[in-house]
Amino acid sequence: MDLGEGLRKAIARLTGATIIDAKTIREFNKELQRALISADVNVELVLQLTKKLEDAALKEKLPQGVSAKDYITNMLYEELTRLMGTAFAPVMKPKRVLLLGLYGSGKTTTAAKLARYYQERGLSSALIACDVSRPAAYEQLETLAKQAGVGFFGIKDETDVRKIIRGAIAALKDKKVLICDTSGRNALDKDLHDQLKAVADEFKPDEKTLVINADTGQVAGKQAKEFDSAVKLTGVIVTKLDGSGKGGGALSAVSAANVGIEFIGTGEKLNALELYDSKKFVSRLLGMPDLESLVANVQQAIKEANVKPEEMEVEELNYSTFYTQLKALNKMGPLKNMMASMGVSAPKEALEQSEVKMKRYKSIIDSMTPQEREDGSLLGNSGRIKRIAKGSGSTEKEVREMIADFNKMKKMFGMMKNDRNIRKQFSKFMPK
Ligand SMILES: Nc1nc2c(ncn2[C@@H]2O[C@H](COP(=O)(O)OP(=O)(O)O)[C@@H](O)[C@H]2O)c(=O)[nH]1
Ligand SMILES: [Mg+2]
Repeated sequence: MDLGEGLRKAIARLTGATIIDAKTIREFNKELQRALISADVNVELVLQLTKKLEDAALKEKLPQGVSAKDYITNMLYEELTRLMGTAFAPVMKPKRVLLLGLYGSGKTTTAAKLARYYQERGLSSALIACDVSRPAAYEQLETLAKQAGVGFFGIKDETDVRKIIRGAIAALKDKKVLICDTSGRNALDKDLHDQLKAVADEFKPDEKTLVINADTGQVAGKQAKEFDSAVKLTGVIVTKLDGSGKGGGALSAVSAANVGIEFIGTGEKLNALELYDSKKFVSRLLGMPDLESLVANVQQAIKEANVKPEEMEVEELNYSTFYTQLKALNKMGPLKNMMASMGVSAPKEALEQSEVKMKRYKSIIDSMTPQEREDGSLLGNSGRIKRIAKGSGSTEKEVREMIADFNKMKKMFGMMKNDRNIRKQFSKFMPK
């Protein structure tokens, strides 16, 4: 069972709990400890965390209208976020990056991912082949550089790393970001240590980034510390978080070692690289929707749909406001997720209208009288439906279909209007 699954299982235990008593929180904590420890998170940290949760949960009164589950989930989210470190923002300027790490940690793959990352954001990049130990390291990096569409420099069969670096710097003058791949070992020994020193001395990197495989779990922290004392790291990239149940252990250990996590690798493909953000990571583990990105997406969509906030907050849904609403809702793919996160199941019909249908609805509404637009109940009359169908060049069936959609949406609006909690959440989504 992976960490996320374990955490969600623990949280699920709280479903339906209306109060947090000692028994509830202890059972929850037991499940939580099991999940975190089996994900290799440091036992000491786990105990601290669960103690904190228990103290807070028993001391503080559950705020009105908040379920025990939401309350504890939120607290757990805050604590885990703290445990997992901060978010990272890369320097987007010309620079030299040196990648270090043990065998199989994912250095070479990550070098190509990084080069692609920077180049896609306007900084032309190139890879330098300085792994002089592993057979075929040169070819592997060259192939990856081609795949990523970035520059490449290496000297086949050359073992003098200084010579390679000098050649690279001369040959790659037009590239803004230079990323140097290096040799690995099973452990950081003297030989590797000396070689890395030589590379660093010649290359003069702005960033020295350690690549660690998430499978190493708790050992990740020790590795980070060792490399840090050898070469003074500027950051860490944790790879293989896609497959590892020990991701939580690796991340918390690296954070505890006080070496910032910059990116995470989430797959073998070159686009499987994500900026590290503990909030995002923890939200995902807990199965909470990524609210921040959701809010940003929805705000953007509302802006694009050109809907004024007051239009979104109509008191009463009628046919004058229906079309704007529908149009706005349609442009908001993410809205569906947002609704789901607020516990409203939005009618699919209201959110997934085709272009054709939207045009038809517009002409149907245009064919209504002002009174009909204000008071939808007038459309209960089949004579009116017939007239509107004729006026808008649609069939009566199509008019009725629209009325049905309208009614579904009205129901959804009623639900939102009557639920203060939902309304409060909804207001977060309005562009400022
Ligand atoms: N699933 C997964 N595989 C990865 C990731 N990063 C690297 N790998 C794989 O791990 C293996 C070793 O990677 P490599 O870059 O050669 O490691 P190096 O020895 O440190 O240079 C390769 O098969 C990669 O495809 C990752 O984030 N997720
Ligand atoms: Mg390699």
